[in-house]
Amino acid sequence: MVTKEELVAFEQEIAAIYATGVICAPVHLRAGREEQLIEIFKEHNIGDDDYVFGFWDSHELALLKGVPREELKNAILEGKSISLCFPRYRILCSGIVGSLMGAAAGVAWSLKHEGRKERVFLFCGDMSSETGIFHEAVKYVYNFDLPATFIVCDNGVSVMTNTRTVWGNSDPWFKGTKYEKKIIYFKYTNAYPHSGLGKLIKF
Ligand SMILES: Cc1ncc(C[n+]2csc(CCOP(=O)(O)OP(=O)(O)O)c2C)c(N)n1
Repeated sequence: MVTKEELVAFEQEIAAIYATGVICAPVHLRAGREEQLIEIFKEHNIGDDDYVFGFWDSHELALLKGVPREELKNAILEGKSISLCFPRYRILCSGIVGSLMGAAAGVAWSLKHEGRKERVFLFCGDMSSETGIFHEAVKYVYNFDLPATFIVCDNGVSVMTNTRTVWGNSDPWFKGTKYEKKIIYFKYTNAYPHSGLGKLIKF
């Protein structure tokens, strides 16, 4: 299992490279949720056979899913940071808000109906979890008891907008509902800006 220190060091290395302007594409760095992510991977025993879906901020997920450090770094250098896809390691990510919840539910449906033991884990942000497609996917997965879990990493904001202010509620919509059975939720503070390094990088 990758350690917290290794996750932190990886993001620091990418940050330093990004600052030089050689990565001609967006990069979303994250720090402050390493322990929670490691704990979730350990507790749920997320392994090679399981499917992980993520979004624009998935460097840590790729490392935890077993993508070799250098392979991941090369993909980021090629500009693929926001849409990292390594089918061989069963991790698929997209830079589009709300784009993968339906796919995750579909894979889970297929796994169940083929009698397979693999599971689906989708990691997203707090604003993503307020979208209609997230609600629909969770409802479907819950109603048909499909092998999918949605992990909501709540950093309080959507880019720079306060998610709770937008929705007029201090809690996520699913708090206290039956759907929590299919959702893992935790809060963290991201030590990096939403995207990039908070300063203009010319490339
Ligand atoms: C369809 C679409 N609309 C807008 C964006 C721009 N965008 C990228 S990330 C993001 C905020 C998402 O917030 P949240 O789900 O809380 O993610 P996090 O803060 O963890 O990155 C937005 C609006 C996008 N990528 N896709």
